[in-house]
Formats: sequence, C-alpha cells, structure tokens
Amino acid sequence: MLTILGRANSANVQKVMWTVHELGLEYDRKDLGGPHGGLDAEGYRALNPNGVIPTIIDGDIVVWESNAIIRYLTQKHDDGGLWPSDPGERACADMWMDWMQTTLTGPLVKVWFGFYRTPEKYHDKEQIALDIAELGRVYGLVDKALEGKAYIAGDQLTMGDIPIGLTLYRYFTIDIDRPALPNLEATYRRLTERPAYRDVVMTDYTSLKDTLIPGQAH
Ligand SMILES: N[C@@H](CCC(=O)N[C@@H](CS)C(=O)NCC(=O)O)C(=O)O
Repeated sequence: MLTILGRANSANVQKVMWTVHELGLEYDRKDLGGPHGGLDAEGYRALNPNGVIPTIIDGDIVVWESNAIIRYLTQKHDDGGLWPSDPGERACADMWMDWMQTTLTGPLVKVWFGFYRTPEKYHDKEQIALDIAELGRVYGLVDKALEGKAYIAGDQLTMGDIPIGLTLYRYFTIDIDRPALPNLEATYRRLTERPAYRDVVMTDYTSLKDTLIPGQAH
C-alpha cells in the first residue's frame, strides 16, 4: 500500500492527495508536520533529508518533492492519461509544473503569508498591494497560455494542471483584487466539477487565517 507522509492541509501534500484521488489509488496517509511535528526525527530525515512534507513510500521506493511525486505516480498508473505519452504534450505539462515552483510560488507565498496568514494590524499594505498585483500578472501568463484550451496541455486534464490547479481554489476564494482572467477562471470552474478536486482541494482553510504573528516562532 502506498504511504503518504504529511498533514492534510499542506498545499504540497494536497497536490499528492489530489493525484491519488484522480488515480483511484489506495493509500495510507499519516499526519506529519505543522502541529503534528515529526519532521526532525532521525527516521523521517533518513527518508527525506529536507525535513519537509510530503514524502511517499511505495514498496522500496521513497519519493519526495511534490512535483516529482506527481510525475512518479502518474507515469506508473496513468501513462497516456494524466502522464501524457506524447513528448510534446508531456513537455508542456512539465514546463508548467516547473513554472509553478519557480515563478508562481514566490508571489503566491508572499500574498498567502503577508496578507492572509498575518493579522491585518501587522499588514504592510503597500507591499501587499505590490505582491497581489505581481500575483495577478503571473497568473495572467497562464491565462494567456490557456487561450483555446480546456487544460494547460490540451483538452484533457494532465499532471501539468495539478500544481497550478491546486492554487486556484485559494486564489479565487480569498478576498483580494484580481485582474480579468477568463481562461484561467474557466479552467478553475472545470476543476471544481471534479470529485477529486472537491474532496481534496476545496477544503476549509480559514483556520490558517491570522495565525502568523511577526516575531513569534510558529
Ligand atoms: N518543494 C517542496 C516543498 C515542501 C514544503 O515546503 N512543505 C511544507 C508544507 S507545504 C512543509 O513541510 N512545512 C513544514 C511543516 O508543515 O511543518 C515540495 O514541493 O514538496
């Protein structure tokens, strides 16, 4: 049985959980990280030297880095589906997975931590406005890439949609200004019709609001 290590409300764990739900795999998920701790334990560091979640164990194979896990599981279980068999289509999916980590995550984390998770009285309003604008700008790049397509690599959902798609529920539901992103919003609406997305991603995140107090350890 596939073991998934990581707390359920971690965005990077949710990428993996969404994938396993799409694939219909049986799994055992163990809470780790956040209030559950355990990331500094010697046994966990032997599996994942970074001490972050998620990590998966599949028989003798251990994989960490959420996008690497998505690639491993989709190639193993859904070649020609979530794992595109056409090299060009797969490269497109791959590009946007890497883009999510290298380009989207920066502004996303700034808005998420600086605006949503920090209480309003500590807000740096000017900086937040700049970060929100930058986030809208980078989502605009995906919006343009989705012109004429239902999903990022074509007409079908692929692994390439999972890292960016995961972020869309929070982006389209937090109370911030967004530019017009009609193609991205249409893809997001499609995702919200998928049971796996509804079950794993569209979950209440309000317990994370205002939980970061500047200067305090968390
Ligand atoms: N690049 C890594 C990032 C992993 C990461 O930063 N995980 C966060 C949770 S989203 C973590 O372990 N935080 C510590 C904690 O939850 O205690 C990945 O994509 O898997």
